[in-house]
Amino acid sequence: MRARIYKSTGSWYSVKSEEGMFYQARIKGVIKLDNRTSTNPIAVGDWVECETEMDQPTIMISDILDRDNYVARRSPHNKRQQHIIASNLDQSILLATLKSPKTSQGFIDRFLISCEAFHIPAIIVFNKSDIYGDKEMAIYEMMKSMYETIGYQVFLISIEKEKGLDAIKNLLIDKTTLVSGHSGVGKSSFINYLFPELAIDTQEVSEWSGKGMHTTTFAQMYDLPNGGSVIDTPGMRELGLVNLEKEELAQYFPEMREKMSGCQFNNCQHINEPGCAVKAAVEKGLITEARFFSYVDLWHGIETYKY
Ligand SMILES: Nc1nc2c(ncn2[C@@H]2O[C@H](COP(=O)(O)OP(=O)(O)O)[C@@H](O)[C@H]2O)c(=O)[nH]1
Ligand SMILES: [Mg+2]
Ligand SMILES: [Zn+2]
Repeated sequence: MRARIYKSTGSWYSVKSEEGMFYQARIKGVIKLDNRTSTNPIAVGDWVECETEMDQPTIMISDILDRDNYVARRSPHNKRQQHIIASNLDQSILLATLKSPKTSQGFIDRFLISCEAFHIPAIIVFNKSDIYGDKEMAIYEMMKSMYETIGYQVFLISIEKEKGLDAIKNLLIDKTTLVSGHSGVGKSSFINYLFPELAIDTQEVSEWSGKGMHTTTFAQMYDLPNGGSVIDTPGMRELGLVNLEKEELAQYFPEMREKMSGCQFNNCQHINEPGCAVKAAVEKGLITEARFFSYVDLWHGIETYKY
């Protein structure tokens, strides 16, 4: 029987069969784990093959189907291993805010680059429009134009005032969507809006700034009433730039990717090299300076050891 993983707590998995039935499942014996560099063999979103056991209410996972894609972060326990957060995604929504709290452009760019590296289309959704003044609206318009020019969809919503949400609901139909964003942007509020019966706790902005919020929570997938599903990742701040090499970073900036074939050196890193087509495009205003600065920051931050 083929089924999809909806929740994983480490040893138990909540799976949904193709017929739409939910089961509690365990991994059967030792599934081939060779060549695995991840701390978890199975993640939310995985498709698996299951066997029922005679007279048992639970079922056994006997095989994992190949993943179309996945998102991972570096394992906190072992830097050479990754923890797979979710798989088989059609798209990923970044919830961001321009006030209370403010999402930095660096954070947004890291998210976009992770999505590019994991081959997942990214959508940026700015929440809390109800508290934006002229200043925030000007920043929003600037960000919208900057990101739309390089191919990302950008939306403005207020979950509290239920503004702009129909467009987001339409994006979700028949897709598997990962929802992420740092604390306080309204992830829980968004999940509650989509699935009011879950009644997930939302937190006052003043509460989450404190320490002690690092509790491990598990990703979970929920089905939408009109088709499609949403994966919530409570406790996850950002996607990781796992196994990323300095040399490949520019590929994950769509606007740089487009220009870099014009660089004089084919191994150009677009930092100090002569004849760099990327830097020329920045000078001509064809690539936004702010995005180029994000690139330079990230490039310097990538550790060079190999896995
Ligand atoms: N003004 C305003 N506040 C919101 C909006 N959406 C969520 N919030 C508030 O922002 C705070 C953090 O929301 P929460 O959903 O817990 O964020 P999370 O940390 O991303 O899960 C809560 O106090 C919410 O009530 C919105 O659209 N407008
Ligand atoms: Mg929350
Ligand atoms: Zn270059």
